Amino acid sequence: QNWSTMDFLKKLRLKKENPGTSTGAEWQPYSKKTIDSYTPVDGSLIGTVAVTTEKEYQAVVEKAQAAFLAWRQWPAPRRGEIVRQIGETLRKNKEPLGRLVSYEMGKSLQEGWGEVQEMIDICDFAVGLSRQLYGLTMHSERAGHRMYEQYHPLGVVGIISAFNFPVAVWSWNSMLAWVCGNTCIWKPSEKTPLCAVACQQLIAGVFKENNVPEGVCNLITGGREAGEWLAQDERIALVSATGSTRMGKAVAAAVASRLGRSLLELGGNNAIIISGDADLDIAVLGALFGAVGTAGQRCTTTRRLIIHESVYDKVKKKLKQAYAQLKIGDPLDPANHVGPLIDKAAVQLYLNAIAACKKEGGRFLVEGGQLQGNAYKGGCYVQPCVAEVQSSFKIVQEETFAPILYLLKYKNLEEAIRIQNAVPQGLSSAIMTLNLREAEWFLSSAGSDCGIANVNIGTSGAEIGGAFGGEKQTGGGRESGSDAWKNYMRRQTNTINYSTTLPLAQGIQFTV
Ligand code: UN1
Repeated sequence: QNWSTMDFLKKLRLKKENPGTSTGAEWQPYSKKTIDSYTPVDGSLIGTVAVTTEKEYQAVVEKAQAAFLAWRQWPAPRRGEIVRQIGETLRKNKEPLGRLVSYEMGKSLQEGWGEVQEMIDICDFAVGLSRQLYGLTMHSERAGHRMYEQYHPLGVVGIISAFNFPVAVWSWNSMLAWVCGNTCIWKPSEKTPLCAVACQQLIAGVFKENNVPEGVCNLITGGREAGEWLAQDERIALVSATGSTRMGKAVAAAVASRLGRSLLELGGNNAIIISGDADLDIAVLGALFGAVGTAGQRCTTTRRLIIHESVYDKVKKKLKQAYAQLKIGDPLDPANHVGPLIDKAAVQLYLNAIAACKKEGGRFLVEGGQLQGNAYKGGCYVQPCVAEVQSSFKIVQEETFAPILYLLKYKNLEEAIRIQNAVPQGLSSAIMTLNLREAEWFLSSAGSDCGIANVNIGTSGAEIGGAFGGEKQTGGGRESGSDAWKNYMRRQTNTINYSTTLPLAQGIQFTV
């Protein structure tokens, strides 16, 4: 593609060289140190983004702190009105922004638009929430006393986001954090900086038009170092981080050592159990989308199928047919189902995993490999593959961010659930069954140990209305819907004495 013909970049006011540090409407000038953003679509350079310097970072945090003092006093519904307008801006720009997500990250165009739709949905959710930041009231044990709890904003929230959902996961965090009264500093993945610059430019106008102070909505760009600044900085009340378990452990340790708060959304190793009582058409469709959608680069991607022995061969046959029909190629072409991996390093990890799987005894039902040729310029396209494995294989315990699906066989549900839970990660899980007993067992306390457990739906594509996140090495955090907003607020318990005496709690007597 030729840069000058790519209208969506112009519509998003992106240039070949872009500043990368902003406190809202104000941007730091373009500096020498830059990140190059290459599209995995064909390997070409889309543009560059200036890296935030430490000095600029310090200035951003100071602005964010100062802005918090004003922003926290805005009534929450008024903050919600700002988020409503952000939602409107995103609606108007869904076409070019979704296209950019697809072009810079490599997911299919439909998924790029779907991701922007998720942003719009969370805006709507946050607007409603801005009038529902409820606390409880309690009955005091003392006469003439009232007790209640209320939620206050935390302060400055740092958001570290991953390349695979370059805009949606930031929006889950920031829209909630804003209606709750916090100011945000976003550190996007260095693999998708243009998506972040585009979002910041789109929404900064809304803040400005509404006279919101500079520093409520901040952007910093850079690699690991910028993430470390946030994690180590006492002034950052909450660090919300999405990415690998390795990254999350480093962030968690740094934040914990200063007794800050962290919200972690890390790796998954998600399985679908396909029961002997499953609707196999639904099961295979759910498995296929879960395994190859976003080229296997969702944290909710289906990585394991645990199949009852009675339907194992049938499922194998259906999968083989389904994989044979997959169209791999340019994600901007709506005819394609699967785009490229994010970069060549990811291709290498995919190839390593296949080799490791073979070495451990895995048998490939659908062979993998890097795709070559004119339609696969840039070297990031791979063949989604399927292997028959044992749960004990080391590689099956790991999350490989690529479209590799492992098949496992089971005899009874207890065994299936044991296999499903026998990995270090605990994000998403599903059972395909029409049998009520099996479904309820899977959802019970003796069932799936994941943060998400579905029946007759695959592991990916969670709606924004539920709390999103998982257990064990997934990090334990919950974002997005339900009461995840409480992560962005501090709880205060208040007791008010309106009597004429001071009765002490627990009946204690004291005289002065
Ligand atoms: C992620 O991969 O980090 O459930 C988020 C899903 C999407 C979000 C995935 N709604 O697949």
